Amino acid sequence: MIIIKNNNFINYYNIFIFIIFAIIMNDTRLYANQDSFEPDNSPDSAKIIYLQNPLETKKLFIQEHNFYDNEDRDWIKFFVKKGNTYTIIATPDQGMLCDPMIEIFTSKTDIRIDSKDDHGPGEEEYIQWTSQYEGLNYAKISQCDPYSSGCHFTFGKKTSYKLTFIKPDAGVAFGYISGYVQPCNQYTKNGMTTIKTIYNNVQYGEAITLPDCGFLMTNEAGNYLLHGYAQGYRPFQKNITVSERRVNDEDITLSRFGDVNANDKIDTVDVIMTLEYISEMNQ
Ligand SMILES: [Ca+2]
Ligand SMILES: [Ca+2]
Ligand SMILES: [Ca+2]
Repeated sequence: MIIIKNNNFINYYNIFIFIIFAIIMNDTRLYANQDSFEPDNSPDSAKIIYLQNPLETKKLFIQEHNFYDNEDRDWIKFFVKKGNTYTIIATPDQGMLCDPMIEIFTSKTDIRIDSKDDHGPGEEEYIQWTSQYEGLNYAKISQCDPYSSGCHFTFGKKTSYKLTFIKPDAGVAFGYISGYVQPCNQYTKNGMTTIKTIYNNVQYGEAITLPDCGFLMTNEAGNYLLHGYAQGYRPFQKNITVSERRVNDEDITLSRFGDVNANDKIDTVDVIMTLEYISEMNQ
């Protein structure tokens, strides 16, 4: 009898261990990898979202995010023109655990323009507003409003969602700026060059270089000063016109400080040219 009891104990023990293991494995599966825009839990680390043309088959600028842990908030930044209407849509992927809340902020980020959490888990959330501001604005997307009933704050798997930024009433009334930064090296590629469009001291667009030194951004139509910045190089500036519905090709050529003959080297030739220039100035 004792032997039988011990066998039963062993069986129950094995079943107990199996259940614990299954619970742990199940919990582990609830965790998800962080999305490719992380870290973005604060305005300082917000990533740019570009305008998506809803009529365009290539959905280049729709972003894929998730709420991978309970500290996860997804901040994005974008550029607006006063009087234009914009929409941000957060669309949960398959699964019922994603319940986005969208909040819109001015460039100061402590001034909230509007917020929306009208729909429940698994349902699309969108916010539409007519901008009273020019230039940079922010949005924070978080897992439902914790003060609203029905908000079951969860994280990990099945919390992924797509984020889309559009101009609903103006269709495709914006343009694209595309080009390459030269020279292409470790100091200029892969995010090391920042490209901005500015008008009347207000910034209306921004991009960074890709690994091949190319860049692509959307921008409201109009006239701008195109800037290119990379550490160790002179700031690049050029007047450009961005046309609606078109890709505006604009390459950016950077020259090093002291690189007088613009061959991306600072050598004796540059020193000689500088001395010649000074000599001419003093004649
Ligand atoms: Ca996230
Ligand atoms: Ca985040
Ligand atoms: Ca919601």
